Amino acid sequence: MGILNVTPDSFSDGGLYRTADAAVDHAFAMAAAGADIIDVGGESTRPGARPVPTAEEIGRVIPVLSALRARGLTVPISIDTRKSAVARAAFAEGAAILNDVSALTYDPAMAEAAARAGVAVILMHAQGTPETMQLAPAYGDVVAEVRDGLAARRAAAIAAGIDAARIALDPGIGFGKTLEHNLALLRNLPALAVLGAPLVVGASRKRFIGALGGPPGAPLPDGPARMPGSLAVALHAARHGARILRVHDVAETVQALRLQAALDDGGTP
Ligand code: YH5
Repeated sequence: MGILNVTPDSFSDGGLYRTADAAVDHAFAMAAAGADIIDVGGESTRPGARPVPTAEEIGRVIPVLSALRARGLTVPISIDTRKSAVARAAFAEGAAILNDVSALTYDPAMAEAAARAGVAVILMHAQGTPETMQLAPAYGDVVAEVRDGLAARRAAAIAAGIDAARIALDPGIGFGKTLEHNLALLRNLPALAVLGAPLVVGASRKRFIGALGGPPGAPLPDGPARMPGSLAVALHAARHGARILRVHDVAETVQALRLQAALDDGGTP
């Protein structure tokens, strides 16, 4: 899954037409590099990020979805949003997957919107909201609590009419987790796979990679400097059961996965 950020801070320029145009080019480049899903998001959910008004989020993502369709992108699109109005507009523009970092808890109308549209759904675990989640993340047993939290959200989604076979689960790396929590989850992915749903892992370029990838006390800066560490985590996650990897660097990740597969069994990932 290739990440397509359509937030103003992800482009230095800002003009709407140029932003949409650059985003469309980037989506095609990721598809050509081997992405099986393009994840389009217009709301930054980084730690400390402020909520984006619904109309603004729609104004960011819909022109991009519309242009992707007009230019004939064939890989499925997921919409990364917590808001049902954004999701509905995205489904109408052809998005086939809902990626909700709140696991349908932020907007009470979201579950029904997804059920009615018949889309696949990614339910991600988070402790707290993006604004406050990194202030003091705390768990007794992080792996058990994330597993049970995901099981509960999966049951709620099924109760709302979402097809059980179309639900994927995600431990939410960095969403209300310390570095140690992130490592515990990544070391115990098989404990999360017992839920029977495909697992999604999104670790690409996140803070813990910067913290661990540089010398002690000198974290790597945000951005492409974190690509090599992100590849290491992607290979680990794939080897331990992740079915979908949400990444910035699609070509590099696909290449690394191909080598891992060849070394393992001569197959292709
Ligand atoms: C995810 O894990 N993450 S948005 C901070 C960074 C770098 C990247 C400090 N949406 C996930 O990508 N959806 C996001 O550097 C997601 N799983 C799913 N399913 C945060 C993000 C990021 C944050």
